[in-house]
Amino acid sequence: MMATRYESAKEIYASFGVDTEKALETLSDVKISMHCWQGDDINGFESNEALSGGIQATGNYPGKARTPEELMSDIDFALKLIPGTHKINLHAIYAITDGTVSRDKLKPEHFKKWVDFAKARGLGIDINPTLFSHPMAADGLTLSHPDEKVRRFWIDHCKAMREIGAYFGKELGITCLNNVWIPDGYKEVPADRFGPRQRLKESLDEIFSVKYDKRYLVDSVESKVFGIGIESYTVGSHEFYMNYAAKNEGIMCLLDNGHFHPTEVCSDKIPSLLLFSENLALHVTRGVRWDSDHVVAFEDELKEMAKELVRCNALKRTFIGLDFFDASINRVAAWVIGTRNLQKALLFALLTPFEELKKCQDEGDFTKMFALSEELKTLPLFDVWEEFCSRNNVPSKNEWFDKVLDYEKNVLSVRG
Ligand code: RNT
Ligand code: ZN
Repeated sequence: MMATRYESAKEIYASFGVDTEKALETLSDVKISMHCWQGDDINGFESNEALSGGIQATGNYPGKARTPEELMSDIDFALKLIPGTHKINLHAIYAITDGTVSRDKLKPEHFKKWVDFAKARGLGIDINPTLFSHPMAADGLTLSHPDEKVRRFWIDHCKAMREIGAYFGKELGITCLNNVWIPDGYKEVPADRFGPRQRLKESLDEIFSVKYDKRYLVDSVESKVFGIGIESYTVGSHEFYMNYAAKNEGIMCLLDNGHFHPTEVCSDKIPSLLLFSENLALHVTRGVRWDSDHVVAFEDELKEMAKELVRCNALKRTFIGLDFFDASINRVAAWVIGTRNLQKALLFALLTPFEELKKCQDEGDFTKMFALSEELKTLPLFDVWEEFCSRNNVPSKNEWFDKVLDYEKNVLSVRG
């Protein structure tokens, strides 16, 4: 009998010392946190307040989700086209309330429908307080605001969201990651760089002073180099948060790979952080010239980040989330493409003979290291990926795309 494509790929990889079965097994355990906000351009259900905080979803593709039911249905559909069982990543603005609940007063009950949704599908939930798109953040300052009252509001909001995160962890039996990102910064060169950071530190200290069982809730802080309208100074810079995380047991430094200078890469930061902290958190995105949050593509830096996670043996120590929002293409397709690309990059990394490559490096045999790395790039990854999809009962090749087109025709395009 003729060997299947997978069997033949398995042999090819074996000849490079790589066990495809082991790679497939490891990949099936990796949970990716799929961000709900790709589905509605980070609008949420609270109000139609314009997106603020220096981030932008551009495009006007029809079919964006307008209600919790629509968003859940879109997420559900996307997840059926993505191999494995994952997590969903929510923001505070996705609370389901009667519209009168202020962000500092949010309670677990306002997320009960999300918990029911996740429970029925075996998903975990991660959470983010929303410190933008709100009148209290109108001047672009939140936890570092000079006005105590504004800081108080946002501190209380973050505390409320941590309580909700712990509720997710407990209800679902999957640890929830609470990630704090704030937009604070200045358009012009500031007169005081220290004060805002000191206020941010104090606000964070209060937020994290409440302790939760870490089986239920863990926390991360997300840095950024700049945002639109906040070009000269960002309070929550990388140095600020890296030090904050290092000094505060249990707080992770979250790397969003769109948040650095365009030629600065996150792959190189991963091993450095892993040496000093137990856990790491990521927002995987694609910046094109700036923090543009394009859909994750199967490109070199993505593969490089995946390689670091695999060769540092960090898959179990890392909270991997996605963060992109493209409103110019079918939003369900965006989720499927971006999530599958991240999984493909992980598979590519899992199919790499790192021991041999490391040996070349340590022995100074850079010719062989380069030759082998280049050969690996064209091995039959597709066939192993197809096997992964089929074992997980999700459509392969372009079949998923036809299903998205049907969904667009029957569901998305009939939305007003
Ligand atoms: C903004 C940060 C942040 C947001 C989401 C919506 O630059 O990347 O993570 O994208 O919280
Ligand atoms: Zn992010």
